[in-house]
Amino acid sequence: NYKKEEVEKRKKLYPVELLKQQTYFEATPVSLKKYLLDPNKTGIIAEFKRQSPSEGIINQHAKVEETSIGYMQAGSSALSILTDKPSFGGDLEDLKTARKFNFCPILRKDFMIDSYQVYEAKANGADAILLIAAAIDRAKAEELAALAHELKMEVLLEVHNEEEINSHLGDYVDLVGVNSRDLKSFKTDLEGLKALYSKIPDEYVKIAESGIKTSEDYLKLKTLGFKGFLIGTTFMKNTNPAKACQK
Ligand code: IGP
Repeated sequence: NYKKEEVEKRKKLYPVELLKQQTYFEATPVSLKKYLLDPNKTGIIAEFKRQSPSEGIINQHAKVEETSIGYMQAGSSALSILTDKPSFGGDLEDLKTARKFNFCPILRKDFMIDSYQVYEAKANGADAILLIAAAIDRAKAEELAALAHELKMEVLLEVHNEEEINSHLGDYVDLVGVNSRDLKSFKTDLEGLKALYSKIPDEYVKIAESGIKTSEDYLKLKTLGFKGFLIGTTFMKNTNPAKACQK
Protein backbone atom coordinates (compact mmCIF):
# COMPACT_ATOMS: atom_id res chain seq x y z
CA ASN A 1 0.00 0.00 0.00
CA TYR A 2 2.84 2.37 0.83
CA LYS A 3 4.50 0.81 -2.18
CA LYS A 4 1.85 2.10 -4.55
CA GLU A 5 2.21 5.71 -3.45
CA GLU A 6 5.98 5.43 -3.42
CA VAL A 7 6.02 4.13 -6.98
CA GLU A 8 3.60 6.79 -8.24
CA LYS A 9 5.82 9.48 -6.72
CA ARG A 10 8.98 8.17 -8.35
CA LYS A 11 7.22 7.73 -11.68
CA LYS A 12 6.52 11.45 -11.80
CA LEU A 13 9.96 12.45 -10.60
CA TYR A 14 11.77 10.07 -12.88
CA PRO A 15 9.73 8.91 -15.87
CA VAL A 16 10.51 5.68 -17.72
CA GLU A 17 11.98 7.66 -20.61
CA LEU A 18 14.72 8.90 -18.27
CA LEU A 19 15.34 5.44 -16.82
CA LYS A 20 15.95 4.20 -20.35
CA GLN A 21 18.84 6.62 -20.67
CA GLN A 22 20.69 5.31 -17.63
CA THR A 23 24.03 3.58 -18.10
CA TYR A 24 22.93 0.12 -17.05
CA PHE A 25 19.78 0.06 -19.13
CA GLU A 26 21.68 -1.34 -22.11
CA ALA A 27 23.96 -3.56 -20.03
CA THR A 28 24.30 -7.24 -20.90
CA PRO A 29 22.79 -9.20 -18.03
CA VAL A 30 24.43 -12.08 -16.20
CA SER A 31 22.26 -15.19 -15.80
CA LEU A 32 21.40 -16.05 -12.19
CA LYS A 33 20.10 -19.41 -13.37
CA LYS A 34 23.37 -20.25 -15.05
CA TYR A 35 25.42 -19.31 -12.00
CA LEU A 36 23.23 -21.38 -9.68
CA LEU A 37 23.45 -24.42 -11.93
CA ASP A 38 27.27 -24.24 -12.10
CA PRO A 39 28.46 -27.22 -10.01
CA ASN A 40 31.72 -25.40 -9.26
CA LYS A 41 29.90 -22.61 -7.45
CA THR A 42 28.26 -22.57 -4.01
CA GLY A 43 24.80 -21.40 -5.08
CA ILE A 44 24.76 -18.88 -2.25
CA ILE A 45 22.88 -15.68 -2.98
CA ALA A 46 24.21 -13.32 -0.34
CA GLU A 47 21.82 -10.60 0.68
CA PHE A 48 22.44 -7.00 1.70
CA LYS A 49 19.81 -5.68 4.10
CA ARG A 50 20.23 -3.20 6.95
CA GLN A 51 16.98 -4.00 8.74
CA SER A 52 13.88 -6.16 8.43
CA PRO A 53 10.37 -6.31 9.89
CA SER A 54 11.23 -9.46 11.81
CA GLU A 55 14.63 -8.40 13.18
CA GLY A 56 14.44 -4.61 13.35
CA ILE A 57 17.87 -3.11 12.78
CA ILE A 58 20.36 -5.77 11.72
CA ASN A 59 23.34 -3.70 10.64
CA GLN A 60 23.31 0.04 10.13
CA HIS A 61 26.96 0.54 9.38
CA ALA A 62 27.78 -2.04 6.74
CA LYS A 63 28.64 -0.50 3.39
CA VAL A 64 27.30 -2.01 0.22
CA GLU A 65 30.64 -1.72 -1.65
CA GLU A 66 32.73 -3.61 0.86
CA THR A 67 30.02 -6.06 1.82
CA SER A 68 29.13 -7.05 -1.73
CA ILE A 69 32.75 -7.45 -2.81
CA GLY A 70 33.49 -9.39 0.38
CA TYR A 71 30.52 -11.69 -0.22
CA MET A 72 31.82 -12.53 -3.67
CA GLN A 73 35.38 -13.03 -2.44
CA ALA A 74 34.00 -15.41 0.20
CA GLY A 75 32.54 -17.59 -2.55
CA SER A 76 28.97 -16.44 -3.08
CA SER A 77 27.41 -17.03 -6.49
CA ALA A 78 25.21 -13.96 -6.59
CA LEU A 79 23.93 -10.94 -4.68
CA SER A 80 20.48 -9.93 -3.48
CA ILE A 81 20.05 -6.23 -2.79
CA LEU A 82 17.05 -4.94 -0.84
CA THR A 83 15.78 -1.71 -2.37
CA ASP A 84 12.84 -1.13 -0.03
CA LYS A 85 13.42 1.74 2.40
CA PRO A 86 10.58 1.61 4.97
CA SER A 87 10.90 -2.09 5.84
CA PHE A 88 14.48 -2.96 4.92
CA GLY A 89 16.45 0.31 4.89
CA GLY A 90 17.67 -0.07 1.31
CA ASP A 91 17.27 1.84 -1.93
CA LEU A 92 18.08 1.80 -5.64
CA GLU A 93 21.42 3.49 -4.97
CA ASP A 94 22.48 0.36 -3.09
CA LEU A 95 21.63 -1.72 -6.14
CA LYS A 96 23.53 0.61 -8.43
CA THR A 97 26.55 0.60 -6.15
CA ALA A 98 26.58 -3.19 -5.93
CA ARG A 99 26.44 -3.31 -9.75
CA LYS A 100 29.29 -0.88 -10.09
CA PHE A 101 31.61 -3.12 -8.08
CA ASN A 102 30.55 -6.64 -9.13
CA PHE A 103 30.21 -8.78 -12.26
CA CYS A 104 28.02 -11.47 -10.68
CA PRO A 105 24.23 -11.84 -11.09
CA ILE A 106 22.32 -9.37 -8.93
CA LEU A 107 18.72 -9.75 -7.78
CA ARG A 108 16.64 -6.67 -7.06
CA LYS A 109 14.77 -7.58 -3.89
CA ASP A 110 11.61 -5.57 -3.36
CA PHE A 111 7.83 -5.84 -3.47
CA MET A 112 7.23 -5.56 -7.19
CA ILE A 113 3.71 -4.45 -8.06
CA ASP A 114 4.17 -2.15 -11.04
CA SER A 115 5.97 -2.34 -14.38
CA TYR A 116 7.74 0.91 -13.52
CA GLN A 117 9.76 -0.99 -10.89
CA VAL A 118 10.91 -3.46 -13.53
CA TYR A 119 12.34 -0.59 -15.56
CA GLU A 120 13.98 0.74 -12.41
CA ALA A 121 15.55 -2.63 -11.70
CA LYS A 122 17.09 -2.73 -15.16
CA ALA A 123 18.24 0.90 -15.11
CA ASN A 124 20.06 0.33 -11.83
CA GLY A 125 21.87 -2.81 -12.89
CA ALA A 126 19.74 -5.79 -11.83
CA ASP A 127 19.95 -9.13 -13.67
CA ALA A 128 16.87 -10.61 -12.03
CA ILE A 129 13.74 -9.49 -10.23
CA LEU A 130 11.73 -11.08 -7.45
CA LEU A 131 8.00 -11.63 -7.80
CA ILE A 132 6.17 -12.65 -4.64
CA ALA A 133 3.16 -14.90 -5.18
CA ALA A 134 1.60 -13.72 -1.92
CA ALA A 135 1.71 -10.10 -3.07
CA ILE A 136 0.39 -10.17 -6.66
CA ASP A 137 -2.03 -12.29 -8.64
CA ARG A 138 -0.87 -14.50 -11.46
CA ALA A 139 -1.93 -12.13 -14.24
CA LYS A 140 0.16 -9.33 -12.72
CA ALA A 141 3.09 -11.71 -12.21
CA GLU A 142 2.95 -12.73 -15.88
CA GLU A 143 2.74 -9.11 -16.99
CA LEU A 144 5.78 -8.06 -14.94
CA ALA A 145 7.69 -11.17 -16.02
CA ALA A 146 7.05 -10.45 -19.70
CA LEU A 147 8.53 -6.99 -19.29
CA ALA A 148 11.49 -8.35 -17.33
CA HIS A 149 12.20 -10.79 -20.15
CA GLU A 150 11.87 -8.07 -22.74
CA LEU A 151 14.54 -6.18 -20.79
CA LYS A 152 16.60 -9.40 -20.65
CA MET A 153 16.28 -10.00 -16.92
CA GLU A 154 15.29 -13.24 -15.23
CA VAL A 155 12.32 -13.80 -12.95
CA LEU A 156 12.44 -15.41 -9.54
CA LEU A 157 9.00 -16.37 -8.25
CA GLU A 158 8.70 -16.66 -4.48
CA VAL A 159 6.22 -19.10 -2.99
CA HIS A 160 5.47 -20.07 0.57
CA ASN A 161 2.83 -22.79 0.34
CA GLU A 162 1.21 -25.30 -1.97
CA GLU A 163 -1.65 -23.00 -2.98
CA GLU A 164 0.82 -20.44 -4.27
CA ILE A 165 2.67 -23.12 -6.20
CA ASN A 166 -0.59 -24.17 -7.83
CA SER A 167 -1.83 -20.69 -8.58
CA HIS A 168 1.40 -19.02 -9.77
CA LEU A 169 3.88 -21.54 -11.16
CA GLY A 170 4.21 -21.41 -14.93
CA ASP A 171 6.48 -21.19 -17.96
CA TYR A 172 6.99 -17.48 -17.39
CA VAL A 173 9.15 -18.24 -14.35
CA ASP A 174 12.92 -18.77 -14.56
CA LEU A 175 13.60 -19.71 -10.94
CA VAL A 176 11.42 -20.63 -7.96
CA GLY A 177 12.23 -19.53 -4.43
CA VAL A 178 10.63 -21.24 -1.48
CA ASN A 179 10.46 -18.85 1.44
CA SER A 180 10.71 -20.63 4.77
CA ARG A 181 9.53 -17.51 6.60
CA ASP A 182 5.85 -17.20 7.36
CA LEU A 183 5.02 -13.63 6.45
CA LYS A 184 2.48 -13.38 9.26
CA SER A 185 4.37 -14.89 12.19
CA PHE A 186 7.87 -14.16 10.74
CA LYS A 187 8.92 -17.63 11.89
CA THR A 188 11.23 -19.64 9.63
CA ASP A 189 10.83 -23.38 9.20
CA LEU A 190 13.50 -25.24 7.23
CA GLU A 191 11.61 -28.53 7.65
CA GLY A 192 8.68 -27.03 5.80
CA LEU A 193 10.97 -26.42 2.83
CA LYS A 194 11.39 -30.14 2.37
CA ALA A 195 7.70 -30.75 1.89
CA LEU A 196 7.38 -27.88 -0.57
CA TYR A 197 10.50 -28.88 -2.46
CA SER A 198 8.84 -32.05 -3.71
CA LYS A 199 5.71 -30.19 -4.79
CA ILE A 200 7.68 -28.17 -7.36
CA PRO A 201 8.44 -29.94 -10.64
CA ASP A 202 12.15 -30.65 -11.11
CA GLU A 203 12.40 -28.65 -14.32
CA TYR A 204 12.51 -25.53 -12.13
CA VAL A 205 15.69 -24.28 -10.49
CA LYS A 206 14.77 -24.21 -6.81
CA ILE A 207 16.07 -21.74 -4.26
CA ALA A 208 15.78 -22.07 -0.48
CA GLU A 209 15.04 -18.69 1.12
CA SER A 210 15.28 -17.38 4.69
CA GLY A 211 16.35 -18.79 8.03
CA ILE A 212 19.55 -20.50 6.83
CA LYS A 213 21.88 -20.16 9.81
CA THR A 214 24.64 -22.78 9.73
CA SER A 215 26.74 -24.68 7.22
CA GLU A 216 24.74 -27.76 8.30
CA ASP A 217 21.53 -26.03 7.20
CA TYR A 218 23.16 -25.23 3.86
CA LEU A 219 24.41 -28.76 3.31
CA LYS A 220 21.07 -30.31 4.25
CA LEU A 221 19.20 -28.15 1.75
CA LYS A 222 21.84 -28.78 -0.90
CA THR A 223 21.51 -32.54 -0.40
CA LEU A 224 17.76 -32.18 -0.81
CA GLY A 225 18.36 -30.71 -4.25
CA PHE A 226 18.07 -26.97 -3.83
CA LYS A 227 20.38 -25.13 -6.24
CA GLY A 228 20.22 -21.71 -4.62
CA PHE A 229 20.44 -20.50 -1.02
CA LEU A 230 19.30 -17.01 -0.16
CA ILE A 231 21.01 -15.88 3.03
CA GLY A 232 20.72 -12.44 4.61
CA THR A 233 20.36 -12.09 8.37
CA THR A 234 22.99 -14.69 9.30
CA PHE A 235 25.61 -12.67 7.40
CA MET A 236 24.38 -9.14 8.05
CA LYS A 237 24.24 -9.66 11.83
CA ASN A 238 28.02 -9.52 11.89
CA THR A 239 29.99 -6.29 11.89
CA ASN A 240 31.73 -7.71 8.84
CA PRO A 241 29.06 -9.67 6.94
CA ALA A 242 31.54 -11.05 4.40
CA LYS A 243 33.52 -12.69 7.18
CA ALA A 244 30.43 -14.58 8.33
CA CYS A 245 29.91 -15.63 4.73
CA GLN A 246 33.36 -17.21 4.59
CA LYS A 247 32.41 -19.84 7.13
C1 IGP B 1 16.80 -13.76 3.40
P1 IGP B 1 17.24 -14.35 5.94
O1 IGP B 1 16.42 -15.09 6.94
O2 IGP B 1 18.52 -15.08 5.57
O3 IGP B 1 17.53 -12.95 6.32
O4 IGP B 1 16.34 -14.29 4.62
C2 IGP B 1 15.63 -13.60 2.40
O5 IGP B 1 15.12 -14.86 2.15
C3 IGP B 1 14.56 -12.65 2.93
O6 IGP B 1 15.14 -11.40 3.10
C4 IGP B 1 13.35 -12.54 2.02
C5 IGP B 1 12.62 -11.35 1.68
C6 IGP B 1 11.60 -11.78 0.82
C7 IGP B 1 12.72 -10.00 1.97
C8 IGP B 1 12.75 -13.55 1.39
N1 IGP B 1 11.70 -13.10 0.65
C9 IGP B 1 10.69 -10.87 0.27
C10 IGP B 1 11.81 -9.12 1.42
C11 IGP B 1 10.81 -9.54 0.57
